[in-house]
Amino acid sequence: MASTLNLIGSLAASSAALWRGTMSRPAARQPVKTLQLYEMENCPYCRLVREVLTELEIDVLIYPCPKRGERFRPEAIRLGGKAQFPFLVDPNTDLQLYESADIIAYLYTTYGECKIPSMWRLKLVDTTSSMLASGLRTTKGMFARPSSPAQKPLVLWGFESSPYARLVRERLCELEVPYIIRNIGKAQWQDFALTPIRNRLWPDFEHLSENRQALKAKTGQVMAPYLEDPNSGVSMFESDEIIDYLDETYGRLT
Ligand SMILES: N[C@@H](CCC(=O)N[C@@H](CS)C(=O)NCC(=O)O)C(=O)O
Repeated sequence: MASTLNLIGSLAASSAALWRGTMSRPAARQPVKTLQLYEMENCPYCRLVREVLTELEIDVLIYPCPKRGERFRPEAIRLGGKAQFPFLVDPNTDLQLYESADIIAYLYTTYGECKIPSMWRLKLVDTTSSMLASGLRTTKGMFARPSSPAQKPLVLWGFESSPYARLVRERLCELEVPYIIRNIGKAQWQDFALTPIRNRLWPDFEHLSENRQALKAKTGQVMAPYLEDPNSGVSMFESDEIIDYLDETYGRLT
């Protein structure tokens, strides 16, 4: 029951955020080295940046910096000088950037190699809707909980507006577990079909998105979220099971 309500809340948050971060159109140029984002899951400004990363199908290494977090917050402050999130580090250009609007402009011009789409110029609409989405998630994905460190970053296949993937990201943030997002936003109308239906109707369906192709080659299907933990060799679909796994593996009782 609690998890159903949580999912409905997550669905409401995606609707409040106007389902940005659903569609993907690969960036003209993909970063050679993975971008790094210091952020908080439920920060409205961080959400806007993650939405753009889905839209450009750019993978990103997330360093969760929840409030009261002690694992990556000090590193973000050491690198950038202040505790403000989102904070982007691009090892390809040696650039470090605060301010969501500047980060979004940077991503579009550097990797999209295009002007910022007009929807991203409606800053009041974007920010207000993202704040509403954050409000609907209350304190989820906001505060650190006791945890053990992960030696290597986990890998999460998903896309920003996925209500299921959000539940997993919230827990990863609270546990301060670093992870790489492999963005699998939707690129074709068939991508909107539920996975079992798509598998049945079009078993040989070829995804346009490279990340979707890679996930299908790996698992035989495309569904979000899919978690891989290189520390244990465990990998799994299903948000409920992933969250249980994260709690058991990285959660620490006080
Ligand atoms: N104008 C900035 C605002 C960023 C901002 O206010 N972020 C908040 C989180 S939503 C923050 O960093 N708070 C400091 C903290 O949580 O310690 C942007 O668009 O990036």
